[in-house]
Amino acid sequence: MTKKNYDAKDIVVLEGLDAVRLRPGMYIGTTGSKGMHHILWEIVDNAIDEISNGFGDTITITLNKDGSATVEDNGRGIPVDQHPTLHKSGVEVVYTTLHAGGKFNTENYKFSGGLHGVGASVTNALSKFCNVTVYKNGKEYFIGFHSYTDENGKTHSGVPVEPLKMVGKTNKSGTKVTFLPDSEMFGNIKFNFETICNRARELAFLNKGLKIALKDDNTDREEFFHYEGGISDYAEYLVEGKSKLFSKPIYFHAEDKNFDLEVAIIYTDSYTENCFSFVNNIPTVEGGTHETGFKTAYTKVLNDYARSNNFLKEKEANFLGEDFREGITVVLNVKMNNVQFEGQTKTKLGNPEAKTLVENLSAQELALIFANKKNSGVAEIIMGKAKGAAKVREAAKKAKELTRAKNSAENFNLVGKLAAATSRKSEECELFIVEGDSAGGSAKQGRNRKFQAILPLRGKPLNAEKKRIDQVLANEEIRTIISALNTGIGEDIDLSSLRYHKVIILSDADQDGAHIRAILLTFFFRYMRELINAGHVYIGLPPLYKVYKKDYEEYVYSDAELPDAIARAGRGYNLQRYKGLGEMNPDQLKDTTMDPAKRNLIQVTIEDAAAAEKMVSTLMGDDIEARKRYINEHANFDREDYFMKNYKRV
Ligand code: 0RA
Repeated sequence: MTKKNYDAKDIVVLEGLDAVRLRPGMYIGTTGSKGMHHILWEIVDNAIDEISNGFGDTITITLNKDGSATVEDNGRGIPVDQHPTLHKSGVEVVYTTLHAGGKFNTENYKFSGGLHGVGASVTNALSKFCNVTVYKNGKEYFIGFHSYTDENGKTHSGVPVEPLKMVGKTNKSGTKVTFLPDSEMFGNIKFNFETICNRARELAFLNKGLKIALKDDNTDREEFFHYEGGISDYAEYLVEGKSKLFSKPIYFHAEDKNFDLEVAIIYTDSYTENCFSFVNNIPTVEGGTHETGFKTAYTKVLNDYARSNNFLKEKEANFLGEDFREGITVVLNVKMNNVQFEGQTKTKLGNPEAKTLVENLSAQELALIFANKKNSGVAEIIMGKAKGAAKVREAAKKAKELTRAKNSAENFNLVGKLAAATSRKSEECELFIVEGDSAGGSAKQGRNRKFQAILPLRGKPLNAEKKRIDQVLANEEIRTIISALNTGIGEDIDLSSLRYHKVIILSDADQDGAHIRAILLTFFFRYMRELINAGHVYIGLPPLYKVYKKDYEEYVYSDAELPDAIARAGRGYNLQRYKGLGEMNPDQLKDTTMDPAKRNLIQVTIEDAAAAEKMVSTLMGDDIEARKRYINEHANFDREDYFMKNYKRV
């Protein structure tokens, strides 16, 4: 299948480079941090393609002191021979021509990763410099590219400084690329070691055997990722700290012509369902046809098993798919050609053939697995879990109906604490969920009643991570939130009936406040994730200090900003520290935290679903040791680190 002798003429040339700088969004989405990391992943993806096709096994990523990054692999090395019609080396073609690369020639690579598949030339176009070394045929070759602005003010990007030249001998094989993202495109954004670690780890899980070494020369931090167990190891990693119901993940790998499927399944004693699916190494956060195909097969095979092994009596109805997925963590890894992405964030697989293929391959493999007597213990555990889930399902259905019955008397009582907004235009309306009755009272007085609603929370709401849906729905605070938002929850959520387009969590700037915020975010994450994904959830940042003197006052929102504020105030200043929202009078609360013209909001986003899942389950779950370890190793929910780093301030 993979043709081994590949040279420069095989590279398909489609289009010039110029477009990239003019419309970077088309190629890398944004010129923010995400886009800057994207141009790193374009290079890494190329190296992974080479390795997945059997050439080499190791990628080394180094963050250099000058802000550049180096990616080295030990594959065959990019072709160095002359392209027959372009009269340039293969390397130069790859780095200067959009859509150039062996990967567009399906004969050379079976599948290839990369979000847009635009390749290394995009990285080159958006870099100040890009130096490529190829080790091949016992020789070392070098070519450098740079971007510069000429005397007429025109910018030229990714221009070779000299043609490729042989610079020495070597016994190595592979490709090494060092590039400096152009600050004209990305400002002064820096590579984030933790972001890179998370993605590198994911890539190592998704590509069994692949070795990725990371090094940050600024801090001397190093990491190494290598998983012989691939996605089975991934599933284990994702449930770390939770109680597993059986020890080894269920795993299968199946292929059809030009289609590759791998699935790992594990269960914990939790009640949530987690499916992490990937296509060509790209997380399909919104799911799609491959997930649907898998779920259909899983439900069918397990219902068949339940029937033929007497877990369902003759007159009992089949289990629902969700019954079999209570407490499940699935990693679904598909490699295929001609992928079509759809959905709001283009992370939903659309290819109809993927449903059929995944469904058929999964049904076949799962039937074999469950027919094997060695697995009857695992099957029994899954059947037990499904039985429990089906029983609670009926109870939960009743509770759910209640939360959707807008006009019922019971519901009217629930929203009694809510000071609703008068405007009927949901797009302009905001719901503040406020910690404590006293702050709630100030907020009610300080609000603009036309578009701002206040819901005070008394005490701590219930931690949704530790409870089953029927218990979550029995909690009054939570039911009040659901009723006020008016969308329903879980799979039935309907954002078109959302009553408040901004949902703003307002809690004190202390540990308790952080805990309440974490509990609320956990609830939204588990039961109303679409609300977060669609950008409706915000954190309100109350000020930590007021620096003031006669005729001068300034509110300060983080410790980091305090010294500058004190300097601005000058000698003879006073400092007030706010311990809680309740210490502010209605006017102050309005001015600092509620007035859209002056307040600071942080929009909650989920950039990395697996990392978010791990954070929520570890921080909010049962395993105290795991939680302590996580908090030591990572940031916590406190605004100074977690929110500032991972959430966008708006
Ligand atoms: C096509 C053919 C050959 C190598 C590559 C692509 C290649 C590309 C990249 C990008 C990063 N690292 C890479 N390593 C290899 C090999 C052609 C031959 O057999 O000589």
